[in-house]
Amino acid sequence: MPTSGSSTGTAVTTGPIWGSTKRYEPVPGHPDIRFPVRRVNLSNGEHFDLYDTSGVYTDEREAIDVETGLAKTRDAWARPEPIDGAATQLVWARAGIITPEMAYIAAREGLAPELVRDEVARGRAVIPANHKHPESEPMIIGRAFAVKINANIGNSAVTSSVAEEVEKMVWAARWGADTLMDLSTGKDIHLTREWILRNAPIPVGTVPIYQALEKVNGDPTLLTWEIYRDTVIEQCEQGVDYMTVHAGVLLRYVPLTAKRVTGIVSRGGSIMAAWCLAHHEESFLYTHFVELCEILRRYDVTFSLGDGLRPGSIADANDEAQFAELRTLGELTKIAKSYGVQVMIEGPGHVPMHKIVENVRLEEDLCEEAPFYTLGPLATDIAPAYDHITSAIGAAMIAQAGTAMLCYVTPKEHLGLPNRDDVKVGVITYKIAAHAADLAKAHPRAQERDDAVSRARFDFRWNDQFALSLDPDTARSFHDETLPAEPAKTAHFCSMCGPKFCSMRISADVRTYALENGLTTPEAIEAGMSAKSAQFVALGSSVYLPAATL
Ligand code: IRN
Ligand code: FE2
Repeated sequence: MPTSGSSTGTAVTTGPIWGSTKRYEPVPGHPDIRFPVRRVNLSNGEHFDLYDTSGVYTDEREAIDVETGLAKTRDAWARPEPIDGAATQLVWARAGIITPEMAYIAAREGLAPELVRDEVARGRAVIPANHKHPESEPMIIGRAFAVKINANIGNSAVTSSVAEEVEKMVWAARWGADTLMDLSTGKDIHLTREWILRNAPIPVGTVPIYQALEKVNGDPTLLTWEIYRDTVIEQCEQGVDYMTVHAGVLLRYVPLTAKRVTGIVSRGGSIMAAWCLAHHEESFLYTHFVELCEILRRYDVTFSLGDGLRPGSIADANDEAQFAELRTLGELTKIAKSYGVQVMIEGPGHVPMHKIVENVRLEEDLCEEAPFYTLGPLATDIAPAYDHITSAIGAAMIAQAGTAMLCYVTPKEHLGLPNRDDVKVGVITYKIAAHAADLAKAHPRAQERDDAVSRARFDFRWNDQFALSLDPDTARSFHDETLPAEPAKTAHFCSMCGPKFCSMRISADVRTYALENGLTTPEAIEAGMSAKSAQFVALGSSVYLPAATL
């Protein structure tokens, strides 16, 4: 229920997610630190705790004043001293220190703090947590952990207001976005980002070259290292947790895209390619990379090394332009890590299924297993308006192969700016892809949730099934479309098969029959099945019966 959150009437969505209550559990070894979970209290007396990204917005409270911002919780946490000029989770992990952020993440993921520290120390995981974003609830991106999803929002010159962007952030986090990227390009970029950051319980990423381009009125040839650097510092100071830097788009790679079907589709990539060609000089992002490292490590801002030459079509997948850039990203990864800066690597784009795994293997080899963060990829180009689905197919596959974070794609991809509903559909779709990969990778906690949903389904505990699901509101409303009455919430059937042909009910009957008749289950199934068969034939062997007979 949207509520008015401030005197200016800024509305953000608040209130619990249907069927669950928010709790804050203690982090072992840190009596003053608590991490969030959403508890589903089941009708059979059990409960199930879900990983939660939604922030205080899903607490039991009326309204949140977005002008005040969230509590600056992490400011009170002990922060180790910098090491050789770097104040990052990476250098602390290497020094054997388990920071409060690492302990928090371990509790949140149900894993050992030492595993968190070790994966960060090896550069196989990153914790995007700028010191200047103390409102964020720490999370980790890495192949040993649950697969994460990122939601992109951002106004463009033509649409959206600041308040709408804050609402989209809250909304994306509510449905499970682990991180958010603010890709605003219109006016009020600084202000929009300030509002988002001060209210964001999740890490926030940006692409600083977009704002730098605004500062030169949209003419990429007028960009300079100094303008870019000052933009990066401005954003570090505001609290941005990770930044996309397209430093792998080198001058000599640009001609490699000439024969492509879709050329350069990355916004940042095309800006840098235009600059390189106009000046006939190497990219300033590449030539000043060390200076960037020296800035980012003071704040603990994580690099997200951009894929400016990612394929934008099935035809261009895995081509030389793409992989040449990836090799350069590998070189930059080593430099960043030597300065103590955390790094992840952005990946494609559009890739057919049989070419997906190669992307992950190459990234691992070239980039020392730095977390891979991919945009889908779309497994086919033929379905505009359904690209959340075309891309979720690729996303599930690439995540199973080891990708650590998936950048969502909404139904509006290639067509327009996503609205609130598109954001939700994108987030839920990507939660499905990420969770399917967690199951395939045997993440310790993943299957517990499936089992809980399946048991609720088999027991006809409808409300439990809704509450445990990714989108209780939609599941419930679909069910209620045909069976809205309250007794239907415990009924042993739904309107899909009707009471007589519900397979779940028949199976349950078979079990009861076996128990009552002292039969083992296979015998009971046979006996039960022949009884059903007789009943089926007696009803005229018709699966679809008139309502009166049900
Ligand atoms: C993720 C992986 N590859 C690209 N992305 C996201 O795309 C990136 O994190 C950012 O949100 C957006 C950047 O787009 P351009 O500037 O590369 O088009
Ligand atoms: Fe695309």
